[in-house]
Amino acid sequence: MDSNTRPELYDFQGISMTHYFTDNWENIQNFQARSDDILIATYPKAGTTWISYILDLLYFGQTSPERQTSIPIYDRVPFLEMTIPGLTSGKDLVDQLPTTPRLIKTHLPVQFVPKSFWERNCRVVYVGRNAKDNMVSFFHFDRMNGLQPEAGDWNSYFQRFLEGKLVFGSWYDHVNNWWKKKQTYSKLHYMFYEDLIEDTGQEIDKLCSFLGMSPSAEEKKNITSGVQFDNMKKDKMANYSTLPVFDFKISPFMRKGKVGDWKNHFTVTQNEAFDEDYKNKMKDPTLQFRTEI
Ligand code: PPS
Repeated sequence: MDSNTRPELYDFQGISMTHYFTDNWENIQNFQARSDDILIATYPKAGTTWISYILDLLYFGQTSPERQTSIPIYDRVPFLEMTIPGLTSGKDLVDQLPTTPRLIKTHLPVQFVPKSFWERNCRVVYVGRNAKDNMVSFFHFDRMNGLQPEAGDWNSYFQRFLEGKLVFGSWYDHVNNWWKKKQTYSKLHYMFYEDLIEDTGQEIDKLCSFLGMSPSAEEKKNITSGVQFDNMKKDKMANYSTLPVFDFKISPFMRKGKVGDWKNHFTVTQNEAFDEDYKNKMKDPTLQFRTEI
């Protein structure tokens, strides 16, 4: 996509956003959740697609296996706030979903989530990923995604991440505010990308107990192996290769799927500056991320 068409980042109620996520604001805020909806919430690039795929398999893998081979993940699990001219909005896609439950993706900071999700006491699955890898993944995504502001060079990206000047705002505020929400809202399951990498099966077990599901051992085994990175990377319905705004020649959507790739990007000086800044921003000792496993 021509770089001239890239959207500008702007301040929206204190959060950096682009118009693609705020154009339909009133409709999004008035979105009517159903009590059995499941909201998948993440800061961008924290493992949204992975957990979406897991949830889709858990709910529909047995009853409608054809979904997996015929409907791209972004249609099975619509992105609520996405509003691209000429395309059905995420909100309308959700409204048209024929499934029960409806699986709904959002990157919104917790304070922007439509209030009906809380009023109906919906289940929410949040996935957090350590800031260093999250930053690297977001950088490569912004390089290849024509719907995002220009990534610029790595040094300036690094700086903007620390300042929260990326779409959906500050990673630090996002993970912290969602973590705080968990203290008062019991139907929020907070997961970590690193745990999913380390032991996918165990994380699926915990997820199932949160959802009140008890799949057979065989089903769980199939899901666990089906959602491994190499399988999802080659699966056209999961790897976003069907979306023309992504330029896979620059970087694929399923890029590396690892913990610790930040070591290939951060300079020693950047790492020191990052760690110092991190200590000041991440004061809650109960919220711990792992940058290596
Ligand atoms: S988005 O655009 O916000 O919805 O992106 P999101 O899906 O949250 O994040 C994409 C990163 O998740 C990695 N990914 C996985 N890692 C391990 N295993 C599996 N199955 C998997 N599926 C997606 C994907 O590769 C992106 O991370 P990076 O580090 O860029 O590879």
